[in-house]
Amino acid sequence: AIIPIKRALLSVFDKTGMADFAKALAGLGVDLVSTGGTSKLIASTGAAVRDISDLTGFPEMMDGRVKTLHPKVHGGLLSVRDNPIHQASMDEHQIGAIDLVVVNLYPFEETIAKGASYDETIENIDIGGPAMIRSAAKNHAYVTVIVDPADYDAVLEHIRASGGVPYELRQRLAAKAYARTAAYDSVISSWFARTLDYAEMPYRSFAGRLKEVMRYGENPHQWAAFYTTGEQRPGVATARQVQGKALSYNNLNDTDAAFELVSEFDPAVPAVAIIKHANPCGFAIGASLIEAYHLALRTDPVSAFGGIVALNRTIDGPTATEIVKVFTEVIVAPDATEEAIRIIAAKKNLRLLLTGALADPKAGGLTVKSLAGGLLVQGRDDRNVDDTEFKVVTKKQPTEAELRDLKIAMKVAKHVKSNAIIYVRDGATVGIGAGQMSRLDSSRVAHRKAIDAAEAAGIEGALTANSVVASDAFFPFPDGMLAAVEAGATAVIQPGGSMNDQAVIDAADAAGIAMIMTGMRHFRH
Ligand code: 93A
Repeated sequence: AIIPIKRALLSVFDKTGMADFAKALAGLGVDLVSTGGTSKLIASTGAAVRDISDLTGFPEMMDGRVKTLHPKVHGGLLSVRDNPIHQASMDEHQIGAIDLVVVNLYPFEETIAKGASYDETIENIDIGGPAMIRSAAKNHAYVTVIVDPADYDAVLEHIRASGGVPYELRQRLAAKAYARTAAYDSVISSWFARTLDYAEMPYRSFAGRLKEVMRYGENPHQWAAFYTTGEQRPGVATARQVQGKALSYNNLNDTDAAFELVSEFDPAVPAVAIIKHANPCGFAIGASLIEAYHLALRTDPVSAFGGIVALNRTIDGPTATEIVKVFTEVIVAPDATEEAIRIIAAKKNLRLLLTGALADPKAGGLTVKSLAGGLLVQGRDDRNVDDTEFKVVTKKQPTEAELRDLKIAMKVAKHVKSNAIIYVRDGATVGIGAGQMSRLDSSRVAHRKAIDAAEAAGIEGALTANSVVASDAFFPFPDGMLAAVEAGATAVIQPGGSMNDQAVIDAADAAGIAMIMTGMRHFRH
């Protein structure tokens, strides 16, 4: 049934669209009641509005902490209209029904984003607003609740047409209202957990805020949505999309993988990663971005088709010109020059995401994975082994050049699905073996691809000749390591820790190569 909207309570922090909306309501004969700032704005439009203190008989007090927390508000929101006992209470205490509540909350998310002090953050926890939203939403059988200015027009149209809002819309708005208060509280609890560094608390409060419902998930028959955690860290969730189609579930997943990888590398040295199916199919540092891009592309030009390109510094025009020559789904970088933006604009569907800065590879946080009936939550892989912890276990020491490449290879391995085997030469990947069930296969897959890539680049043999190799986890047997030697690796980096370490070391010595053990595994599944 349509409940005629006679009285509305308006209390919004974000005043977008409020002046027009309130004026239209007043024009439709709705009695408007409002809090301090909102009421002033409405009055300035010439619409008739009453202050909340008029209704409650109490002034707004304690710096606004107590404005709407009153039985005349909550009784008016919660009463069951056709319940005679509720009606009697309303008569006895002179409580008038409120039919429409329009509230949006103190900007807690924005307050933490700007790095406000503890006290200011606490002051921005809205209490009265969520209370009204929850009261109104519970009583959606009678009351309409709006938490998003985007819903003003639809509600107005209904009131214009019929004097009220249909039940189905009231119900949907109630669901949206609880989604908002739930997300709001979860951001508050995550902030507390982070601020107080309660190690056991983040996983109690990782629920996010709905950012976007996507057209579909990993496959077209799966629904999908994108949530933000409220953490203000540079990356895909907070990036600005300059152009291109909407990002799909897979795009977002791949773009995140790409950007997290390049963020491992100091922007003093240009670095570029190309990602396909969440795995790098090429990575390189270079004297310039354009050089890094060409080297990254050389690793596996076939797989790069339809890939995601991430850069660790402002993308420039010449680099953009090269990237758009290859069919690319997404480009992500901290920033872009005007020229690069212009060049990319010629490819209408290509998405350009600008993050403002690199991600912090040391930032903690959570990774979440689902399994049937549960969730697996863990801390991010936020560490890299310090060079001082490197142990050279072979007779042969790595050269300076090998050492530099070994470090790069291990950082890339950290971002490749296990089993990961990464060959690097002169700052560029020359072979990537990802996601194989056996480490030996990863060594071989990378080698075989390096032969194809060499052929495509017009080079004799395999790209992996005279390379170094990283393994994300220990070699359980010498075979995987020896396959890398056969591919052309002259130095190896791996965590070690296998029962067979000694056999692997002996085999390395026999092959005359250098090997480093780090003691730190980087599984990624
Ligand atoms: O400090 S509060 O938690 N106490 C309240 O009683 C209360 N009532 C509404 N904050 C309260 N509000 C919030 O005030 C609303 O959620 C809204 O965000 C804001 C609107 O204030 P104004 O109309 O003065 O701009």
